Amino acid sequence: MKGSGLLALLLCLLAGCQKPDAPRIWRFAIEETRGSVQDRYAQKLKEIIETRSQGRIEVKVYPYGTLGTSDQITELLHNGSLQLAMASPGHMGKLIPEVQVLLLHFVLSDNEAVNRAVLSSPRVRAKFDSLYADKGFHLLSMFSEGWQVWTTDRPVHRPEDFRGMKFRVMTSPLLLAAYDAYGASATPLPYGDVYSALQLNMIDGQVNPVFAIWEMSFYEVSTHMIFANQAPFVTSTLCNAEFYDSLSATERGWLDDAIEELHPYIYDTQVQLNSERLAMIAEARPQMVVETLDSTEREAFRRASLPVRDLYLQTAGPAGGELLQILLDEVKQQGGWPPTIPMAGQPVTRRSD
Ligand code: 6CS
Repeated sequence: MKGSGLLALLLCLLAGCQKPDAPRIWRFAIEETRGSVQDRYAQKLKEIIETRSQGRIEVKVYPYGTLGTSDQITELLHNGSLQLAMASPGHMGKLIPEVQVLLLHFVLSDNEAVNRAVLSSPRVRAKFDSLYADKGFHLLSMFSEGWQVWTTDRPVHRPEDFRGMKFRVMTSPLLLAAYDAYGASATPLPYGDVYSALQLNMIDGQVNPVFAIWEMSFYEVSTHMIFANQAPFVTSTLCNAEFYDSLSATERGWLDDAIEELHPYIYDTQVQLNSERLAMIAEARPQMVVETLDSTEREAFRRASLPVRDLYLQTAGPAGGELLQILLDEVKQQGGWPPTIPMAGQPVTRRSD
C-alpha cells in the first residue's frame, strides 16, 4: 500500500534521529481512539514497561487515525516499522483466513466468563500462536472487548429483519457472509468511515461493542441497539516476530510479565467501560431503543448463521476446521453450551415493550 509505505519511511527516519543515550522506542499502534479499550491496554503496557526498564524503553502509542487504517497498521507491523500493534481478526481475514473463526456467530458462548477461559486455554492459544507465527507475528494476547452490538435504523428481532439492510462490517471477507446469511447487504468499510456513512444513509446499520458506539458517536446516527450476544469483539495484541526474537531475556521478561498482568486488568476495564457507556448513551439519546434478543430469537439467528461455518471451512481449510472444532469443544467443556443468561450490564428487558 502506498500510504503505509510513506508512513514506514517516516517512522524509519524518526528512528534514525534518536540520540545515542535516548531511550529505545517501542512503537505500538492501536486500532481505536484515545480512551478506548485498546488505548487503556496500550497505556497500561506503556506504564509497566517504562517503569520496569527505568526509562530505558519508551513505548509510543499511536491511536487510530495517526497511522492509517487497521490493514495499514498490520502492514507496518509486518515490515518492522512498528514493534507492537493491535490486530483484530475482523480485519485479518485476508491475511490469515483461519482467525476468522472468531467472527463466526454463536461459536463462542453467550457467557463472557466462559469465553475468557476459552480464549486463554492452552489448546486454543497454541493454534493461534502458530497461525500468527507463520506470518511473521508473535501473538502476545487475545481478549474480548465486549459484545458485538448491532446499531440499526429499525427493529431487529428475526434474521428476516436484516433483509435489504445495508450493513457495515470490518474488512475480513467472512463478515460479509455472516450478515448476507441474514439477508443483509453487507459492506466492508474502515472504522473511520462508519459515522459519515451512517449519517449519509449510505449504510443502515453497523456492529461494534458499546464503548465504541459511544466514542465513535454511532449512537447519534442510529435509532436501535440490539444485543444478540452472537459474538464478542475479540482482538489480538501482536508484535513483530523479529523484534520479539531480538529482545534480551530481561526485556522479554518485562514484556511477557506485563502481558500477563494486563489480562485481568483489560477484562475488568472493558466490562466497566461498556457498562458506563451504555448508561451514557441512554442519557444522551433517551429515544434510543435498546433491546436484548430472547433465547427463541437468538436460536433463529443461530440456525441462519450455520451455513457460514461451511464457507469458513472452505476458505480456512483443514487448519481452520481443526480450530473450529477445538473452540466448540472448549466452549462445551467450560460449560458455555447451551446458552445461559445475558452478561452483567446488559439490558434484560426490552425498552420498546
Ligand atoms: O469496527 C472496527 O473497525 C473497529 N472496532 C473496534 C471496536 N476496534 C477496532 C476495529 O477496527
